[in-house]
Amino acid sequence: MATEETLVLVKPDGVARGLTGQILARIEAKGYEIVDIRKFTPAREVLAAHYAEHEGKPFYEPLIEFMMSGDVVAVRVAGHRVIEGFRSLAGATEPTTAAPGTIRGDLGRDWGLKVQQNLVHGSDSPESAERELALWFS
Ligand code: IDP
Ligand code: MG
Repeated sequence: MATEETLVLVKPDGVARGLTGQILARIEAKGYEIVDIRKFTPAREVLAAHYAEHEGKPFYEPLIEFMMSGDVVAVRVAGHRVIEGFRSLAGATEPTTAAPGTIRGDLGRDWGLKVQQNLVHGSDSPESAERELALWFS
């Protein structure tokens, strides 16, 4: 069976705060493999496709604007059960209540904005991972 892969994004807040290295170090320390990596400011079309499930929600437009606000680091990460494993490393969506020990719990906070700036994205299922990796690494 082929090794599972997931898409990790270091969001613009993580890049701007200089946390890319710490986040990548946690992925490597866990034992996962960084297969490919790119740094760029994403276009709205990529983000609209990436976040299509959230269209119409109150935080949708702030989310797109935030993700377009600067460079992101997109990472193709591989390992057995890496999709579930990275979600566990990332922690809960809300950084205020994300468990200590997780990326969001240790390094993130609520800045009182319309969108939660929570440092990272990780695919949430094999179907999402396949779709998102094709989108970000086409
Ligand atoms: P996830 O990143 O933990 O999978 P999703 O529900 O897929 O969370 O939401 C995508 C992103 O949208 C989150 O990471 C966060 O940046 C933002 N977000 C999600 N829910 C809210 C909310 O209720 N208020 C503000 N921002 C949110
Ligand atoms: Mg999600």
